[in-house]
Amino acid sequence: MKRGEANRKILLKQAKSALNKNWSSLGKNQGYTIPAQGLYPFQWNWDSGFIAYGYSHYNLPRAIEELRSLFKGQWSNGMLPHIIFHKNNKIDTKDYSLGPKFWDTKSISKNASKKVDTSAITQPPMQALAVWHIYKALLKKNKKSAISFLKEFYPKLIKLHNYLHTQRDPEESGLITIYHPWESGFDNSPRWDKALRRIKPKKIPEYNRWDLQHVKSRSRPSKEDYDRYVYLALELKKKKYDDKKINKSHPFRIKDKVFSTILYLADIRLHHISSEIQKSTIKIEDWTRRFEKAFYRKLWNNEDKLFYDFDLISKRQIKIRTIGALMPLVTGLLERKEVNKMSKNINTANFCGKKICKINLFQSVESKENYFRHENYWRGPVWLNINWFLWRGLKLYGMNKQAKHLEHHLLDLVSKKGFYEYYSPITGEGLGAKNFSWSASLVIDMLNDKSHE
Ligand code: 2M8
Repeated sequence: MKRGEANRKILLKQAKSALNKNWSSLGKNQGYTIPAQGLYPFQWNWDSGFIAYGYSHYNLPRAIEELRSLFKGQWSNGMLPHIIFHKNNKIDTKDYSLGPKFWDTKSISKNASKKVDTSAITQPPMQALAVWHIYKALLKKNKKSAISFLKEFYPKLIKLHNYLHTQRDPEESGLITIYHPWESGFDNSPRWDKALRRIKPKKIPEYNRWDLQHVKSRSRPSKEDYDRYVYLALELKKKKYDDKKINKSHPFRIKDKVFSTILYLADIRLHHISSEIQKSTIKIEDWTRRFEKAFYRKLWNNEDKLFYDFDLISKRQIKIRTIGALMPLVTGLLERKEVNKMSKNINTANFCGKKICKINLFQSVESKENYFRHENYWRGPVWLNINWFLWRGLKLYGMNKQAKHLEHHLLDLVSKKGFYEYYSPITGEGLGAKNFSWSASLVIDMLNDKSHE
């Protein structure tokens, strides 16, 4: 066996063991995967989509169970919450902030899940991608059970996508509105700074910074940001989590390019799923057409050759240079000549600028920006889920050399440092939570990619 191959085998074993450690059993083969011990003790929405990708390569029943557990939290209007507070004896929900008591969903909204406590906001919809990925793996084993798996998840997915395309896009623009930075998954990204600074929070009840018991404050959102997170959650609660009211007057409403891009990718998978089980695809075609028309017109910035979010309140693009600005690349909708225009930006060294970066991966924010902080969460560090997406995007455009480069550096980083939540691009140090599920899971997916040779 060649040395490279042996190293890949060792890494695969380590990644599986890291992921398995985060399994949280609910008995009788039921359970879910926490993002990490301590800091994130429940089930998170988009994390579980990434996590299901990893399991699908070695434990299909668990990949399916991960999604089943997540959908237990789905609301009757289709909304899939960003956190599912499963009842697990080992964790005391009253310690976590903002926990189930704060959201109080069952008494506030008739739509809330009756089965389990949840938050009242959502996250980027990775589920149809995961379902389609699992289906392809099941198909290699048994066509009948693969189809019945699709039939089980189709109604849940269609309900979720329908919610997003109606309640989160009442204008039928093809782009999705988020109500809270937590919905983006890029929590304290500078993408949200301007919109957040507009908000002057009044009367916030005392809340506990649970996160600071686990991670150094310089790697987490500031108090200024957190006050606004709590304030925005309270505003949503005041409106009884009612989308109609929220869409009229909530102080944070942004068309999120990453969320919308992921929904587009998910719609494409939902279209495949529907065709496979002979369901109508008309509505889905309408949804994908809307995005195809809108994303370039509304989000592309020709001067900077990047995609930006759109603030519905200031009615302006949010011109902030982050990794999210490259995300629409993964749709494959851009023509080659447009990708060429972006090529200066699709370059890890360019993102790093003059600073000497230890790692050659896409960092969340360009170093030259004054809002760049190399150790602070979504304000500079390298995140593996976004690099995984861009790795797929590069391959889609036949940019194999760049994709290989990215893969090589990503695998090298985790071999040396382990599966951290994020990494400083300057020092290479692993930061945030240790043994982080989606980092392990997406490495498993990368290592199983047949095109690596
Ligand atoms: C982070 O977000 C949570 C709140 O949802 C937090 O900071 O407490 C984000 O990185 C988010 O994208 C992720 O889903 C979550 C769990 O890994 O952690």
